[in-house]
Amino acid sequence: MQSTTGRSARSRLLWAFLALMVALLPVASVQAQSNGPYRVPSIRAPQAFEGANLPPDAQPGLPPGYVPPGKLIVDTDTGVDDAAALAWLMTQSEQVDLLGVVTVAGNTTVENATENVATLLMSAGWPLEEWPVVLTGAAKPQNRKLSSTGKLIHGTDGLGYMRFALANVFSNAGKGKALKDVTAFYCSHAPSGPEADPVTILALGPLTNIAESIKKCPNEMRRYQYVVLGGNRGLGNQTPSAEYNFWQDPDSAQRVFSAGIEQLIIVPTDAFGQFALTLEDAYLLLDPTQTPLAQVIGGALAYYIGVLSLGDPSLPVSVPDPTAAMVAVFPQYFAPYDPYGFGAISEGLVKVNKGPEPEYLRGTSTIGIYAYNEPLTMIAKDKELSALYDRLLDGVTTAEDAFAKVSEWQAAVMELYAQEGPNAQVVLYPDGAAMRACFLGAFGVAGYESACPAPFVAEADAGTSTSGEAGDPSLFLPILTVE
Ligand SMILES: [Ca+2]
Repeated sequence: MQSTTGRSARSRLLWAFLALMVALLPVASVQAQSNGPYRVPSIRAPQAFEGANLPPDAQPGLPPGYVPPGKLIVDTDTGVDDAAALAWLMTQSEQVDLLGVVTVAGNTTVENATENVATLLMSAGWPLEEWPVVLTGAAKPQNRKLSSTGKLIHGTDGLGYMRFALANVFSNAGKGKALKDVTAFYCSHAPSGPEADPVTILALGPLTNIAESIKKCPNEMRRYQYVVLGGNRGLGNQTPSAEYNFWQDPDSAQRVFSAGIEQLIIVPTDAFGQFALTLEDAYLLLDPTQTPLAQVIGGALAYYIGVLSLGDPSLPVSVPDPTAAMVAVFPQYFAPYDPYGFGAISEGLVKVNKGPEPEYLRGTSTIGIYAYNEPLTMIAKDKELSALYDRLLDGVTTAEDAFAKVSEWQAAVMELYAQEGPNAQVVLYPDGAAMRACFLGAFGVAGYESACPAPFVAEADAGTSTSGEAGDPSLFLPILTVE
């Protein structure tokens, strides 16, 4: 296993880096105030979901038709929270078969995003022959320049300065391995038909690559199941009314939601705001006894959380991307589906405002929940709705007569819903506390070891392997031998 000198050298390196980072915090904090720390909203526990009236193909707790991965492709603008999501997924190898990691510009440049993926795979000690396919995708959003506003919270390397700090630590084994033809990759990896194993695309960044591929092979792209991090019902996190991924490339987001995809789960700000970590949590991952992968993630998170919490060690800060990863793999555990629409996942209609003007409304999304009758005004114009209400209610003078019209109104609403049905299953209230425990537990933090659910696929191997803890020291990279 790990050598003592290697471990202490590594730990010195990481702690030196952390000290440097903390020293820089006051400067960063002042700049961070323009965005402000993203505070965690109050957490609503999921309602009980066991009950009758489940759609025929739904298993209790699972969104109808969704099969947890299995085969997974991650599309990522690998910033700090993307890296945390990827690293968590790498610890779930019993459950997840990582087919590919496709990068996209967003939190950082696409070149940084790809190098950050390689850094994670190397720090986990995955030998090259076991790497998923890594592809470098779109360098900028459709129709817009890449915004630089991710630099402060993700660092100029996109990894909270961890990749820069470790530049001379990792070998260059993974350099230059990334492929380029993202569209061909997506078009050729879709399940061949309903009988084939499902393949899930977990989209953690702007939807540029996916929208481009939909243009090229719409039928194939409709055969994937998707979990998309983006959008907002409540507050945005880039502007008061827009979430970052949709804001960065609203044209691509709107294309994806109007592509006729049947199986699409969306994890908006309202949901990912429930999963939060503190600077103290990041320090637990940075502990010298943790794996190299955990320490890289801990260092990156310490920077990210440090900036957003203004250095407050116990202030919880929302870390978006792992929420989508954990919902994708264990929705029945973290975000159980409720057929009555009051649970953690509900049928919804998602529309994205492409703009371009006014710029402050760029990328705003409207997410209507069918169980709450919200899509009604998203589907029908006021002219049509006013005519309906006039027809039903003109001449009515008593509450009793008006009440008698409600079923007629409901029938009219159902006709409108037949014109435009759900295009997403919306995660509303995931269990943030359970996700935090599973996140820390996946990296072996003491006290949380058993906090992740058992794999959904029952026939998985009984062995419990956590990335970076494999027994063969030859799999480890030079991080362990630096002096
Ligand atoms: Ca992301």
